[in-house]
Formats: sequence, C-alpha cells, structure tokens
Amino acid sequence: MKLVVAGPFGVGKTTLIRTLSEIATLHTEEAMTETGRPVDDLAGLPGKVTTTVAVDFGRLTLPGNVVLYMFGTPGQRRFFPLWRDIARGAVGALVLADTRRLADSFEIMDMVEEQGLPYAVAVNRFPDAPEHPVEVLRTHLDLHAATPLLLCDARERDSSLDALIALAEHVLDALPAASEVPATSEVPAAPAAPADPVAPAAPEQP
Ligand SMILES: Nc1nc2c(ncn2[C@@H]2O[C@H](COP(=O)(O)OP(=O)(O)OP(=O)(O)O)[C@@H](O)[C@H]2O)c(=O)[nH]1
Ligand SMILES: [Mg+2]
Repeated sequence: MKLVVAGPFGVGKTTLIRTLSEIATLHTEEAMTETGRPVDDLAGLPGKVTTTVAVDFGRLTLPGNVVLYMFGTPGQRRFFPLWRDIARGAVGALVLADTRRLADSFEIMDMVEEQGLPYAVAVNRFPDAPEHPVEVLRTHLDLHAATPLLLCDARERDSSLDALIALAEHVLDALPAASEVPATSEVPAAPAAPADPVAPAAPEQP
C-alpha cells in the first residue's frame, strides 16, 4: 500500500516516518533560515531547525506481508504544488493534527478528500498542547463516523504504529467487497490486438 503522511507545517510528519520505517528513510530536509522567518511560524516548535522541501519516504512491513510505503508531504503552503504528484497512486492518507492549531489541518483534509483518498487523523501530542476528549476532537474536525481518530506521539513507535494500522484497516474496509467485483468470466474480453504495422511482411507465395 502506498500511503501519504500529510499535515500542516511542523506537525511531526517526518518524525513519524523516521520512527516507523524499517529502512533508512529518504528525506529532503533543509535548514530553516532567517529569510523564512516571516512565513515559517515556529511557535511551539523550539527544537525544529529543518523543514521538508519535497518528500519523505519510508517502508514498514506488517504481519501478513502487508508492506506500507509511507510518503511524507511538505507542510508548507509554498510546497503544496508537489502534493498531487506525491499522492498519485496512494490508497490512503494519515493526516496529522496538533491541538494548538487544529484548524491548520482543515485544508490538508480538504486536499486529501479532493484526491478521493480514505484517511485517518492522528493527533500528535506536544507537551504544551491542550488535551481534549476524542469526541470533542471529532466534532471540531467534523469527521465522518467511519474516519479513525487516534492520539499519538510521533517520536514513539507504539502509538504511531497504532495510527498507521488504523489507517491501513480503514483503507481495506473502503475497498469494494469481493461480491462487488465482477467475476473473471464477466469481464469483457480484451479486443484483438491490431496488426503490427512494423512487423515484417509475410513472404510472398510463389
Ligand atoms: N514533543 C513532541 N515533539 C515532537 C513530536 N513530533 C515531532 N516533534 C518535534 O517537532 C518538530 C517538528 O517535527 P517534524 O517531524 O520535522 O515535522 P514535519 O511535520 O515533518 O515538518 P515540515 O516537514 O517542516 O512540515 C521537530 O523538532 C520534532 O522533534 C511529538 O510527538 N512530541
Ligand atoms: Mg517534514
């Protein structure tokens, strides 16, 4: 499964993929600079010194040989044009949220919905972030009843894994049931291949 890990700036996408990946992650981190200070809001992120400028990539194999390919998106609006390319071929998205700025995840959820991807939301808990009951968070995020919502710490494996497994299960639930997929015999036969115009001509009959 190709899965997208999405969310606003500094919400912990790169951290979560690093925490879960069983291979050395590919990442495209660049240093945060003075030039970016007016637009890159580091409030509440004292340890953050780099930002993703293209994509993160990691892999995780679940029991049963289900292989999850995790693609992390950049969180900054100026890199959003990359989003569609990163999401191409994905079957689901994990949207990260931070309760100090929950509304920042709204436009990410909109983009995921525009792509038609099933998604789960993981609230990444920062120490000074307000805590709310899950039902209150669901209401604020206006989540569909079937959309999983989990709390996690992106630096810690167990809760991050729970969030990704909840997404994988949700993706599998969203697949059409076997009874809805046409049986092989009902699939129309492929049309006969057209004659190959560059094939060598048959030898002339004497
Ligand atoms: N306390 C706490 N800090 C975290 C957690 N997850 C990430 N951090 C820190 O928060 C900062 C942001 O993490 P990143 O993983 O770079 O966030 P990102 O979403 O990939 O950021 P961009 O790619 O720049 O949008 C880093 O300094 C992390 O060490 C968490 O669960 N708890
Ligand atoms: Mg990142």
